[in-house]
Amino acid sequence: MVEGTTPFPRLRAGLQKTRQALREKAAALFGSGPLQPTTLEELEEALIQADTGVAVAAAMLEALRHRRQAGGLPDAAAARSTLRKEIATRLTIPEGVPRAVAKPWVVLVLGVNGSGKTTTIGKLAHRAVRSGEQVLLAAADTFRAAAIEQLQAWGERCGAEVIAHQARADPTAVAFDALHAARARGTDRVFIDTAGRLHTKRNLMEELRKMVRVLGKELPGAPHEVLLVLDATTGLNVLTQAREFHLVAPLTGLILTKIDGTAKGGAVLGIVEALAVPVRFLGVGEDLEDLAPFSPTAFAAALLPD
Ligand SMILES: Nc1nc2c(ncn2[C@@H]2O[C@H](COP(=O)(O)OP(=O)(O)OP(=O)(O)O)[C@@H](O)[C@H]2O)c(=O)[nH]1
Ligand SMILES: [Mg+2]
Repeated sequence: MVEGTTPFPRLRAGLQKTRQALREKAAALFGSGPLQPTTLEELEEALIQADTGVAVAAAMLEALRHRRQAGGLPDAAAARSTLRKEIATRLTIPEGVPRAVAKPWVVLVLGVNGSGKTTTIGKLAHRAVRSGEQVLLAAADTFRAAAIEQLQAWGERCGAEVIAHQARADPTAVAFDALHAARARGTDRVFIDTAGRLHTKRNLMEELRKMVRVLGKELPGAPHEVLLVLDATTGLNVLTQAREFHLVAPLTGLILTKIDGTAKGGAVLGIVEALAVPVRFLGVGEDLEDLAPFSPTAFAAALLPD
């Protein structure tokens, strides 16, 4: 890949608002002239407004100033290139020992109300089906009216079967049944949709803890992934909820949705810094295809193209 370009048009389109805001606030950074000291000051402010968090913005700027003092930042293009590397490094979380492949592979999807869980499951299921996997969706949001029908509609759109009980049924029982069905049918992947819950609701958080425990007893290693879906338009305010979810169900990955609707895309940096959990995907729209796999270098290139 040529540095500074991105082969991911969807990611690039999704980050349009954030990129635009950076361009407006730190215009000189996007030019081609020699670097002025004021350019870096503008940049620091622009990063803070993009919701990276003050500490992350300051740390990145320190790296740039260091480089400038060493004569390594002659012009704006060099500053962009250095910043891209800085961003990509900060977003790269070392992966632990990879988990053994399991069948079914169970993915639990969590988040507060309306963050985009069900839509994201539709998109993830679509990707999995398209790559030839057999997929089952578990309608474990038995709480919100019409949540089951919403998941069933996504199942139909992407060609995945849905295991559902009645409204108000025990969510853990639904997840448990889905696991059984998946094992009986040789299903590759199970996505469990859960009800939106505020991290402050103790009983609902306990319900999650129970679900994780029961899944692990039934199929050692399950859930193989616990994905937290965060609404990017909330910016860094999602940190408190993310930490609480992480305590109850240790997260393996993050998905930031609605990145297309916000200029606060810089929050990705602050969130990864605070949680040390990798971002797996970005939601960049409401359609089946509007999910961009996350790559630190592609993200940096989409934010700061040449
Ligand atoms: N623009 C945009 N909208 C999104 C994205 N992801 C989800 N949405 C919209 O956000 C709204 C809520 O999505 P849902 O998938 O129902 O959210 P949820 O977390 O399942 O909601 P609850 O189950 O009620 O907690 C819907 O209108 C989606 O179309 C995204 O990446 N971009
Ligand atoms: Mg939902």
